[in-house]
Amino acid sequence: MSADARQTLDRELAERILVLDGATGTMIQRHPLEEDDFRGALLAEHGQPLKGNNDLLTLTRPDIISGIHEAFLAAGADIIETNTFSSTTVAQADYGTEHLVRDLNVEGARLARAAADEWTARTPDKPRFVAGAIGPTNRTLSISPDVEDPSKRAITFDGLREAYAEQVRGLVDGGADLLLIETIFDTLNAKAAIVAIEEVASETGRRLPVMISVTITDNSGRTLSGQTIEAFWTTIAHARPFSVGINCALGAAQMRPYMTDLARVATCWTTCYPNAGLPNAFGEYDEGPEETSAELRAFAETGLVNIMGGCCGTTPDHIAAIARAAEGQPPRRIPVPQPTTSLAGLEPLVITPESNFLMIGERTNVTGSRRFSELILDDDYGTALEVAAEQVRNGANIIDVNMDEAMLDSEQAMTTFLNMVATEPDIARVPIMVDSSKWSVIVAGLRCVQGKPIVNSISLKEGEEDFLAKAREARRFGAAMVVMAFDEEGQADTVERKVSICERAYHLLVERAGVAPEDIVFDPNIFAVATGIEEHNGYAMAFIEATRQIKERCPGARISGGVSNLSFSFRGNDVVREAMHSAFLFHATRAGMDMGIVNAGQLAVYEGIDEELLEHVEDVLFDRRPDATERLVELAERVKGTGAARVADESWREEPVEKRLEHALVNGIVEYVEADTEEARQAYATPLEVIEGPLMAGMSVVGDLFGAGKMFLPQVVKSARVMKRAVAHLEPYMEAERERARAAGEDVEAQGTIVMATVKG
Ligand code: THG
Repeated sequence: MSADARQTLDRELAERILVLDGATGTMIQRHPLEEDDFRGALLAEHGQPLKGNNDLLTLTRPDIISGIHEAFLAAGADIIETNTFSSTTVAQADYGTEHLVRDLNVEGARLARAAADEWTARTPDKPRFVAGAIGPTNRTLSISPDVEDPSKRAITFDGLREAYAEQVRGLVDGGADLLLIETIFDTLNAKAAIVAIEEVASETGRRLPVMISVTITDNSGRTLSGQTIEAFWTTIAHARPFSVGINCALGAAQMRPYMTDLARVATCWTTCYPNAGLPNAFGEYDEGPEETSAELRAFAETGLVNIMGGCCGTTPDHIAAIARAAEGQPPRRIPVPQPTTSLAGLEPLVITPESNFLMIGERTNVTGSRRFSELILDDDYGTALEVAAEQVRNGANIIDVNMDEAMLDSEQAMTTFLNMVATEPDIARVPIMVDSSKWSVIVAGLRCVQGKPIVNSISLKEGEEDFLAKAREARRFGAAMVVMAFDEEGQADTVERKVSICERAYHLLVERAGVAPEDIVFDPNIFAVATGIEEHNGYAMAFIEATRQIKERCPGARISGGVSNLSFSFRGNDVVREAMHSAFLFHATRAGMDMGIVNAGQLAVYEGIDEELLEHVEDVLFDRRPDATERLVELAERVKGTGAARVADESWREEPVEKRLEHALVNGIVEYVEADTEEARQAYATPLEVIEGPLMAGMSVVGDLFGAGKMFLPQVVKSARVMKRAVAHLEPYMEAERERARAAGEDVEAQGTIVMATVKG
């Protein structure tokens, strides 16, 4: 059935724009429903209020749900969505109705199936399809529920994956044609759904086409958890979705720039189902069918969409108008996939053959940095994050994270650190390289990363089956992977072995594990030179020559290496080490090395290396004379010292206290906030004036930047953390102030009570 559905859909989509249905919630609100409608006989005795749990109506008022399907099909929808947006144990837990999840999904799919089949029979030239709706749930894997503890999460990746798997089984069994992961506000949640769908597919042998739809929250052009649309696409592309698109939060007009970006990069069909404009002051959607459909018509005319419909506030009238707008429009053509390596943090990182060398920050490694190691062992993750931030500030395009240390619970340390990184937009903006020699630690890392990371590393050390199993698991998470030139015989140290191992690994990965060549990063082993052991003299050259040959024989694959390994003989002498690294990279990049694990910010400019030092270094790298090592060791004694020290820009500390507080709020810096707040408290008449004055002024700058799309949510969360710290500092003084007023007989309770409510969830 579904293989047929896929073929039919692909054929239809090559010809015309298809129409998706509109909002279920808005339609349900048209019926004056009471608590009893939600309960039915099924839940008459249920101990919690159930009104508002719309998915329950599938079981308790199926007439209403079927009526909605009917109305949208009559309006011209080609694809209708099941009423299962919140039919997971995670979302149903709020109502104590987790036990109904299977029925909700099976029945939800059956109701839609019956309605669609009836219309297909009536209009055989216009077949109708059912998409099983999979919502984001009410928990998020990338944001902490507790501003005081950024490493905390309300749910685990596996917990969410299991909940999704249960939902997917029900939707498949109930007869859905497609699965639609929608209203994605956190791509890590979506990844859990993708992994779950893949699991159910291999378990049942039934593989449904997957539609994926993200929500761009506001003018920042980002998801709620901070990703840009292109980073989002890069992160989910491994699912080889049937379609990708944008829904909810915005009206069609506000979606245009993001649909434009998505349509350009997405190598599958695109969807767009906006809200009926932005909500008015009462939270109602009042954009009419003509307006919404006119915007969507313009999307169609400019080749942005293949499937369009409506989200919150859209009615059968909207869908009918959208169907008319779609009629006769040429469908968007899918762009030809480009052979680029694409990675993502909150932002995309695209590597083309023309790209410059990419730096992978090495310092967030407990075996590669004494400072980082001490901080992690001391449980000082906050300061350890600073090491990562510094690498990124110093130009790292990716950061390598390694927690392999005997004294650590490495899985836990990887999880805690990466969860914290996820809440620091200045770090999380770059992709993560998850580095461990233990596979379980790598998997723990993959469960925490929102974007598209790189696994570091896999190899043929334990044989082909182990290698392929790990590669397949990395692929399921959508990760690229570093492959070390290492096989059953050991590490490769000659050009021939490096090249032959990589070539063998390449064919296995591409032909047997379905890995895209562009997702393979070979590491042909950078070993230390100038060690005094003669066999080591050719190591630098062997890496460079192997790089050249691997690039030729393994098209699409990239080359990386741990650059600081090269200079282990000169530990403590950064001048010599930096010169060795820069000279090595100068030659290795010309041979095709794409990226390297380096101490970002500590690479000398090749042209700037002292002439004598460069000559001695290159004598070593190219094994140009028998006494090369001896001569470099000798010279090293004379040029001892440390590389250029770099200090962070602290000039803002010179500004007046108001400006300092603003800077701290905007940049989310907690370091000085207590001291600055105290200084302000002493300068102002009352602590309340500090809040209402400089602190609110700072938050208003944050608000303006957010509104203008120049800040996005994770940054604002950091601002909130700073604000909270400042207010906490003032609280005891405000309490004292109230005490004083009370003692003086002033009426301190006369300020009234404010009741503030937010929408649940
Ligand atoms: N290939 C791949 N991954 C790797 C390596 C590789 N990961 C780890 C390592 N090798 C690359 N990372 C580092 C990190 C730091 C150093 C070397 C390699 C280093 N650190 C200083 C030292 O030991 O002298 C630490 C000094 C300090 O404590 O500040 O040199 O090859 N795929």
